[in-house]
Parts: sequence; C-alpha cells; structure tokens
Amino acid sequence: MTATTRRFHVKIPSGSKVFCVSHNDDADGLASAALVHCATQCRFALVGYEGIEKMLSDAPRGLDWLIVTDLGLDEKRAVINTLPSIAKSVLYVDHHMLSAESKRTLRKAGVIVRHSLKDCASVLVWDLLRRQLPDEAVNVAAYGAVTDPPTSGALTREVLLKTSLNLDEYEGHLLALALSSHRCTDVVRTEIVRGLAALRLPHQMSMVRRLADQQAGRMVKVQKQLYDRAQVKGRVAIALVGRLALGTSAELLLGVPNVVASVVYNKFGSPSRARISVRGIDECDRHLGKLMLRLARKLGGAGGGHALAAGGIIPSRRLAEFLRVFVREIGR
Ligand SMILES: [Mn+2]
Repeated sequence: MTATTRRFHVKIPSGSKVFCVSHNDDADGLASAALVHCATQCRFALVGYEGIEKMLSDAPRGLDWLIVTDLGLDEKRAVINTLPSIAKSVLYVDHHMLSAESKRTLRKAGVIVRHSLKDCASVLVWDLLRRQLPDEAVNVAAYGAVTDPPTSGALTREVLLKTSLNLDEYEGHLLALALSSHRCTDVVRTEIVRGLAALRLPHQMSMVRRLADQQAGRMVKVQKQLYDRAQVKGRVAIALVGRLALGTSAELLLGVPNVVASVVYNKFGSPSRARISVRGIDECDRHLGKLMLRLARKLGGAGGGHALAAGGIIPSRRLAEFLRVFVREIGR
C-alpha cells in the first residue's frame, strides 16, 4: 500500500484503541462516523469546524488510531501538525478541497490520506474499511452519496448500484432533513450515529422521522421569509438568516429570480464572527470554494468548500466589505 495508490484498504486490528472525529453537520459526516464505529466499535466525536482544535486537544490518550472524516483541513495547518502526536496511526478521509501542499504536509506527518473530490467521505470510508464491515453497511455509505454531491466517482457508482436508489434517497434525505433542524442536538446526533452503526434505517428511528417532518414544514415557511427579506445586489441574493441551518438557507435563497449565487450569514455562537454560507448555479461561473478560501483569508477569517457550495467564518466588522467584494467577484 502506498500513498499514491488510487484505491486501498485499511485493516484496523480488533482490540485497537480507536477514536473517530467526524463532521457534525450533515448525513455524510454522521454516516462516516457510523461506518468507522461499526467497523471498530470505537469512541467517536462529532464536531463543527469551530470545534476541531478543542476536540483534538481533548481526545483520549494512548490511541492506536485516530480517524478524521469529512472535515476539510486545508485551512487548518496547525491541526495537521498536531495529528501525529494524538495516535500511533492517523487516517484522514475527506472529499473537500485539499491543496497539493496540504496533502504533502499530511503525508510527511505520517498521516494516511484517503482523499477524493469525486466520492463523498462516507463512500470513501466504506471502501477503506469494507473488509471489516457487514454487507448491509453499504446502505449507510449511500446516505452520504445521495446528499453530498458531486457523485461522479467510480466508488459512488458502485455504492449506488449495489443498493436501491429509491431507498437510498428516501433514507438519506430523511436523515439530511432531520440534521438540518436546530432541534437536532448533539445528543440526538450521537444517538443517530449509534443507530446507523447498528444498521438501523433512518426511518426506523422515530426521532429522525419526527425532526425531518417538522423541518419539511418549517422550510416552506422559511423560504417565504427568505424571499421577502432577500436583498439582491448584482446577480447575488443576500440575507441575514435565523436558526435554519446556514447551508439550507443558502440553497433556498438561490430560488430568488435572476440571481446566480446566494449568500447567507448569521452571528450565532459569537457576535464578533460572522458565519457565511454561499451557493451558486452553474451560470455563476466561479469555483465558490476557491473564492471563499481567498476572500475569507484576506479578511482575517477562514473559508472553503466545493465548486457550487461553500462557506466561511470572518470577523463581523468586515462583513460589509465581504459582501461588496463577493458581489463584485460574481460580476454582471
Ligand atoms: Mn461531506
């Protein structure tokens, strides 16, 4: 097995002390944690980008393996450097943008990197650990695949061919809707990971069904509010948003007529920092992940993401400046 092999498998010996840190925000992150937990019975923690440093500094000691999934570390050089000190072996599985330099830094630090832009994290985890997973675990991989595009990879295709697309989409979207609810607490998220790892389908978890159902109802209302509140500047719709998940709000806002990109922001958590989420349609003709990386960094924050779905955190006092530059970058 070499770092450059396109596909490889990892064997985690039973009895190893494993800790998994995964993204807390979406079906892909939870499915990834569930697959690692299913394969290794490990302890796990779910985090947002703001919490990675603290989570890693609080990680259990004496670990054989640390497995980090669905968390883009391109902008987190300090985190990359601390990884090797946390466990004897470190496995990093992700599908967010990762510069050649960051990849080199990770590998130089001895981290096993499984990265792709074409397959989501849950599919990559499933592939890596497939020899240690029950056959039915392929369904869990599919929840990330159907909710976290792009899905052009050969492994995604394999996962979707091995499962029922109707069922994947029903279960995956039930899960995604439930997770986008502000009522979906950390405790609930942890329970969901345990349920998925025990191969329970999302519709078999009553909490998931209830949250998804409530959320579907709220989204219709929120969409109306967003449309009423949106400011359109150039070809960009902009809105300050409430408690609905930022990414979901940005998606809904993109339905405003005659815009090619949407920007939503809020200041939950800390009033000095603005959290931003952006979405685009093909016509916006920009790689929003790269754009957010550059703009957020320039304004003293951090950002990144995918071509048409990205986000960042910047100091609140520079928000107006950010919005001005973003609109200018998207152009006429
Ligand atoms: Mn993901």
